[in-house]
Amino acid sequence: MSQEKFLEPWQLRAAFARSLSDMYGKEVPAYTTLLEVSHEVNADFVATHGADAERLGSIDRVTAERHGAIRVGTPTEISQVARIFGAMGMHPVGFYDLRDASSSSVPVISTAFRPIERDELARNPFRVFTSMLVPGDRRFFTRDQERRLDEFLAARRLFGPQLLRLADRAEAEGGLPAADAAEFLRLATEAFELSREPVDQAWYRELEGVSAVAADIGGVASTHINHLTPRVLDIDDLYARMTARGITMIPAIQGPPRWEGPDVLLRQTSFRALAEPRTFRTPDGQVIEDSLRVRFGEVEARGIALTREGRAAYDAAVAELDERAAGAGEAERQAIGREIWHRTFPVSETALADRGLGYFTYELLPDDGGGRAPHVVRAPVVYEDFLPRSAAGIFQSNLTDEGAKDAGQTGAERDDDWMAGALGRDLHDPFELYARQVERSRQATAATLGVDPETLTPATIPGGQS
Ligand code: OOG
Ligand code: NI
Repeated sequence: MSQEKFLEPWQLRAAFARSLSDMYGKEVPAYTTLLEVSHEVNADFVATHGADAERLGSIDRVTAERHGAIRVGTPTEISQVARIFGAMGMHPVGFYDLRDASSSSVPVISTAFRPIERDELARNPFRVFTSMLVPGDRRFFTRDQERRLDEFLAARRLFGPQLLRLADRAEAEGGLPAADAAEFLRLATEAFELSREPVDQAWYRELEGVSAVAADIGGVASTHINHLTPRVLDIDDLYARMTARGITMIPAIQGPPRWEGPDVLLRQTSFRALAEPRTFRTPDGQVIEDSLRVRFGEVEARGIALTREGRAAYDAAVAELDERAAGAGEAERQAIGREIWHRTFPVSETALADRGLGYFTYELLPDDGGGRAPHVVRAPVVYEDFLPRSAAGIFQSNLTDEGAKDAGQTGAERDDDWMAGALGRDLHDPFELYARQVERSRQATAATLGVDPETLTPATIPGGQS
């Protein structure tokens, strides 16, 4: 009897990322254009930069790399999302409070589901930024709106029993046989398709008055993928090429400015949300065709993960930039940003490592054939997470309306412990994950050399500007 093929979590994850990408390309054709341009940018970057282009991930990884964004309404829903992603080896990492990170009305808290082990990330790093509505936050919703939202959300079902059963089985058994895997992937992809069901117009518009994000979550009876984001090796080049193709991009690239030194964290940009046809049920019972602008295309460039010290320096730099560039145009903002960056971050990777601002693993380079003995080098760790300020900027620049937020009210307390409780799982701290990766590389390299890990002193960073 032939053994049926068995798919491990990473294979389910890679297949799910492909399947979502195919589905989203059919639903949002401009996303396909974005993928084409991303591939061009990456191919050209590799052609001009050679092996250096792969310092933050192999070209195979980067070409397949995507992040998605989804939005749900309740702790029950996010705990189900956690089970579905758990089946694919994706775990909740980090807590993001978007309610304060934005001047617009964005009443959500978020986490990201992603692989957490180094070899799993290398196999396929697919990650999904997942936001949850906070109906109990009085800055946004009245008591009566909260009650009606709770009622509406409690009555809907985003994920069916068969999907959840297969998810639990995959997580418990470390994967699924091919036929079950195919069924799991079909149901999981379907759960994130845009629904054709008519939307209750009065309810949707009422929520939209509070927040377009609230309407997108709590105004419809299903969920959908909000965007899928390919990774590029040169985001400024991508921005220019998309603009040249006549696609309207948001005014700025979010995150660190373009500069001469090492890329850190994450730079992102997007094209504006597109009008998509949706049907509505009007208060007098008619079903009409209209459109909604909710979904968009985003692209990102990833840099080196920063330590807590590096991150504090980044946050201070961003705060200074905001203050000094208030009211300035984009070109001036970029210039001020570069000036602040030169004061905040070193222009070499070696200095970034030496000053303890970035995470670098310890690697053993074999004898190079040129007479140099095997030696220890440091390799930059790529940033695998998100940035609350950039996320807020992405949300904000794609809202049709600012919405209404009453800053005079006190917000509902939400923190990482609360999120972990809603998820029913551990919530990982991104800094601890990066630090663990560095420590493991140090132990492994020291063990290979038969020396005390404390005595490892890497001299150079190959390919890094020193
Ligand atoms: C999520 C926005 C945040 C990112 O890349 O920072 C995000 C959303 O629009 O639901 O995706
Ligand atoms: Ni995104």
